[in-house]
Amino acid sequence: MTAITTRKDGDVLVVTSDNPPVNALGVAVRQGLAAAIAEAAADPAVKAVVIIGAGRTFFAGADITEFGKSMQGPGLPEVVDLIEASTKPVIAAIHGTALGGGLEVALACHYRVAVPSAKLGLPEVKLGILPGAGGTQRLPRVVGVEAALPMIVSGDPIPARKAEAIGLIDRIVGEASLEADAIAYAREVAGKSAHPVASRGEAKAEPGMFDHFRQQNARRLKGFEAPEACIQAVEAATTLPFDQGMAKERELFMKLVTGDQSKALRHLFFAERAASKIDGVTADTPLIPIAKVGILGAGTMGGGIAMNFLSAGIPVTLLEREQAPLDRGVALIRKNYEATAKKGRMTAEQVETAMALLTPTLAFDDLADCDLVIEAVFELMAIKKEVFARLDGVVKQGAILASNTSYLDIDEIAAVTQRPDHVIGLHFFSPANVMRLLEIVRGAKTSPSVLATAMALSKKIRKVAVVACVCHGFIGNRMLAPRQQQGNALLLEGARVEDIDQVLLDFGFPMGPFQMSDLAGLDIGWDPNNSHPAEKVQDMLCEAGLRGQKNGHGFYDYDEKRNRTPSAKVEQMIRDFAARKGIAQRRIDRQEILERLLYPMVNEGALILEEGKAQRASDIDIVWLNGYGWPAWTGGPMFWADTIGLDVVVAGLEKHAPKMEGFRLSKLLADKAAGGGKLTA
Ligand code: 3H9
Repeated sequence: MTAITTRKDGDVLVVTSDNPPVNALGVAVRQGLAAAIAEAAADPAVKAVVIIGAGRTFFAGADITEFGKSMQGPGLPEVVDLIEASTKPVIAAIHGTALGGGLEVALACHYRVAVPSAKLGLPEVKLGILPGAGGTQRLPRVVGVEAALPMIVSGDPIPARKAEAIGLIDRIVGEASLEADAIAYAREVAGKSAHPVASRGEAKAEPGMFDHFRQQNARRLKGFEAPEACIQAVEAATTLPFDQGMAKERELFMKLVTGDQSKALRHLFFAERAASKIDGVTADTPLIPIAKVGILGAGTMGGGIAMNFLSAGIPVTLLEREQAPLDRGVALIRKNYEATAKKGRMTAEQVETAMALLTPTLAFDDLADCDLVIEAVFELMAIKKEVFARLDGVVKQGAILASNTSYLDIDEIAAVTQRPDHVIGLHFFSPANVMRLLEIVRGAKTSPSVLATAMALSKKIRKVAVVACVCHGFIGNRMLAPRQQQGNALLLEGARVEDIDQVLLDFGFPMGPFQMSDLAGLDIGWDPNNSHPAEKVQDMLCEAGLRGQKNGHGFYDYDEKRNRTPSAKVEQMIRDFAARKGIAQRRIDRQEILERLLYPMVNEGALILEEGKAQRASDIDIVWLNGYGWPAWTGGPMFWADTIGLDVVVAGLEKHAPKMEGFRLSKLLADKAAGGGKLTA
């Protein structure tokens, strides 16, 4: 089948692109579009051209799978120029999404009509590149710099109505009559003596506008290369003639598209999509309808989990043991929603709609008719078992029982029920209403239907889900453990708290390991009744009354605004602690800190892979990116290791191994390094 077909509707040539699933502008589409424009030019009976997408969308952009390969002609910039140069007016008829190269095609058209549900955007920046087919030069000329700049730099699409308001869309047409309305519009404009040509417009900017924009967005854009290139390209549209602006765009595009950041971000684009594919679960696996969710535990975690479902319009029954914590939990949910409403991201009605879906209860039996019950009770195996045995007796057959455990063995929990095939781990990350990650933990007996249902549900509540198998800490926390262990070891060997944190901040994490400990609270897992001398620095700090941010003193001292300053007292305490343990202190450079914090994580990831606890290396990247703030522009721990070279990682691990207690090199990692392979290939 050819991607592009043409047909004549009277004097209008209708050019239809049919390249499922998203009408990406691959070589066949580009060739077809060029041929269609030539066909229109050659046929005197044709007075106007309509370009429209078949299936679910207009063009969703360039074909990302072609990047990094040798591109077959014609290139998109050429095709776009051909469209714009057509003497017969070309009308883009937009439904679904006009994204990236898709919007660039539309911008080259003389007119644009769209259905109300359409979305338009230039998301290239999210792939570490910039619009490379004239988007940075045409969009500011069509809608003005003020509207174009945030669209190009954020990459977020806008709805059709907004596009109409800023002049990007000429007319909103009927949701169900796009083609007919576009043809009618084409006839309306065909007789005009001149048609708008985007490249001939002018883009004007107030002095200082670009610097102001840079300053305003500095924090959000930190670490990424593409946003700055986007700004420079739009700036060029305001200072250079179109052709020179295009040359600037091309130069910036080529530099980005061949760079490491863009490779990493493209990897993540495909990684996110791959993550939803589950081994042994086919697309036709029947889903279990989830009309009502039960949640055990109305604490911060349970409440946060509940909000996901309420926001998605799914009723929640929230169970606590006593009235006071139940009331507190409900009040916290409301407070969180109201805070969101205050920021303008929710209306007062939406808050009430969500709250109306919540049924707080003290009666265990109220969970009976739930289709899915998630427990978020105390993290202790004995308690989990007791809860699951009870749930199994109360909750209707066929319903899914899920644990939010972050470490424990799902199989052991499932074994106390009569329905181990309907037991699963759903590990949310705190704050659960905000963090995008969901680890779906697959037990040995979890059924394909239950897995497929959990995955489908994760999309409904707008999470990025990754499947992990049973092991201590699953993917995320299991990899966190060696990092924390090395952080502590480095402290005792002489590295300072703030130096260790700074290395990870500079790498691109939002927070260093000790800032994270202070935020979480140093007393997590600390036993105040333990009479033995503290084994770990953190326990020693707890014994001295330091609890982290919550009491103003932890690894750092905090002021009322939670600004941290290094603590000389803690530094001395750590020195004394090391002396008591007979550990000699030395100067440790930044490179060693980086290697000892991050290489063991790569190794743990490789162990997880070789043990089959994760389905693919890219899933591990998705976990660390969405759950722990690993910087996106490096592609995640596995892709980063591939980028710097697995041989380099292994050599580093071998060098540091004598200092890393209990270290075991992954065979998979060693083999791949020796064979010149990659973890993510
Ligand atoms: C660009 O345009 C550069 C130009 O400026 C310059 C060039 C010179 N290419 O997301 P889904 C696949 S850069 C290839 O699950 P949804 C995707 O991998 C591009 N493949 O569907 C998946 O495959 P599979 C700028 C693509 O309904 C399948 O399609 N454009 C592309 O949830 C379904 O995708 C973008 O960045 C592509 N461009 O969401 C837009 N797009 O089934 C990227 C998708 O094998 N795309 N696939 O896993 C999207 O944002 C979403 O796919 C979209 C649909 C919103 C369109």
